[in-house]
Amino acid sequence: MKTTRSGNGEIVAGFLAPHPPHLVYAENPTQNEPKSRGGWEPLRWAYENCRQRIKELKPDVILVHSPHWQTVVGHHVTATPRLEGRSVDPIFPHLFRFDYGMDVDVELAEAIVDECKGAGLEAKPMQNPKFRVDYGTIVSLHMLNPDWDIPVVGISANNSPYFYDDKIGQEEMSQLGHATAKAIAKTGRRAVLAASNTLSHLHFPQEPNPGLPEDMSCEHIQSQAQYEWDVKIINLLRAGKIDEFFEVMPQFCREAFAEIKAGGLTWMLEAMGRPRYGAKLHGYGTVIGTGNAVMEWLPDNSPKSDSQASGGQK
Ligand code: 2X7
Ligand code: FE2
Repeated sequence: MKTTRSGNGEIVAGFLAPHPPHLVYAENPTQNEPKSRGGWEPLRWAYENCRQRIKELKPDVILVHSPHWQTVVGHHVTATPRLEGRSVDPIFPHLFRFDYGMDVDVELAEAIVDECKGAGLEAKPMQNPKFRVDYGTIVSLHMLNPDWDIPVVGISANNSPYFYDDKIGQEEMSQLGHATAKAIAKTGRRAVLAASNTLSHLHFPQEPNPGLPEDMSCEHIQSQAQYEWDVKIINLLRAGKIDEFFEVMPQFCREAFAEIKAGGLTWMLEAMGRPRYGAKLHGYGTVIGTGNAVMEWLPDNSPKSDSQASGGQK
């Protein structure tokens, strides 16, 4: 698949795209070895809407920032033309053993690395064709585009800064977002961004029904406090109250163990210029007790479908 430059570079949409492997397991794609009876439909239906939107937008590339590709020194970016192999979830290997194949937009990846370095960030192109892609990257990409017919760029979660200080870590993710936006503009790509993150992230220590992981009678939020945090965060994002969101984010991360701490959502929102328009919530659901929202940010300059043109954004 050839990577393309289809015009003036722009971010045409952003998605909060959670990656519990359960979602792919429940879809039963040919690439995943374990098979299921379904499950977690509300989240999977939410992803169906996103797929539809992505088809309409015809992007050149999908970029994903995953907390399960952890790099201690610097921000790494996939930069080899084709990545293929088998990815196994280390915690849920009985749910996710996935044979992936993805084309990478190397020119854009290298431009991101250059922009990062220009901004004083440590960054590296990941050029090993045998590199094992993490399940976070794969689940978000598969749920957004199961046809795998759009090139991708994967960005690691450089976790070292926030081992020491939350603030510095998120500031780095902001810079990473700005560098990404500049690279998209310079390379002329129509880009979709995906922040691969769960919201509240405390999960059950054991599967409630090990004989049937997709037993939906066992699925619920791990605690009421987590649920209330998720609702608060989702409502701030739906209302476009971005400054308030960033103000409460550290407390949310501490109290609900939120996975956005890894930086994906900060990266995406900063790349999109801290959007003050409301995000669209496609769906919320729990997976093994964690809170997951599928949300969409559509900049004003993106073509809108009829429902959105008539005010469906919230
Ligand atoms: O990685 C995950 C996650 N973020 C949430 C729920 C369950 C499993 O894996
Ligand atoms: Fe995760």
